Amino acid sequence: MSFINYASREINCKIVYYGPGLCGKTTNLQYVYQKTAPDAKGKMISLATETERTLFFDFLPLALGEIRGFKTRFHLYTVPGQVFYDASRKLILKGVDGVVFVADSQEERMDANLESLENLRFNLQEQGYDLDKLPFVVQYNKRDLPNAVPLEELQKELNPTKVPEFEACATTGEGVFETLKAVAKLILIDLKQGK
Ligand SMILES: Nc1nc2c(ncn2[C@@H]2O[C@H](COP(=O)(O)OP(=O)(O)OP(=O)(O)O)[C@@H](O)[C@H]2O)c(=O)[nH]1
Ligand SMILES: [Mg+2]
Repeated sequence: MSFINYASREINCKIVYYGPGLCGKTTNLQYVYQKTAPDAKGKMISLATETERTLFFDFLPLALGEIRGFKTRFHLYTVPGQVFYDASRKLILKGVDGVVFVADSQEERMDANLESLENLRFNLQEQGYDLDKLPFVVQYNKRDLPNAVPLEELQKELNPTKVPEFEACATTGEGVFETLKAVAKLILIDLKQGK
């Protein structure tokens, strides 16, 4: 449900990064921000606790070129992953056009990944969205850590429907733009089909 403004010839799309606490959602946005040219980005806004946990959301507006004379802007949001911020997560999902699920590859975070994925599906459903019909990609983050679960296991548990998936290390930026480009592409395909 991208917002098309005919007067200013702009298309605005909202991408939400979802996932359990500390999986690396904010780090994804920080990397994108660092690597994007000044004229293509707005201010990154982060509402965080003193210990850098996302309190409400991070927000990063990006201008990614033109489509048939319309400027396309992608608004990247992260949700707070901590379980008790569910009301904020619901609010941030409103008007979403595409979702990135960021999984934490560490063995001890498997339950948290599964819980967060279920929470995503439920919160979307509550607002009339179906995760299986939305532009959706999965990122397996923290692949650099020694306790990372083998890729096949993550795929089986977290991506049974086989949406586009990417291995990443958000701190070094590996896989970060690949993930973003993939979800942006899916959104643009939907747009073309007039969804
Ligand atoms: N080793 C490693 N550390 C990472 C990676 N990505 C993020 N981190 C670290 O993990 C910690 C949490 O990252 P955040 O980006 O704040 O996590 P978040 O998902 O935004 O967490 P919440 O805001 O609480 O939901 C930070 O110390 C990051 O530096 C990664 O790929 N590898
Ligand atoms: Mg965060």
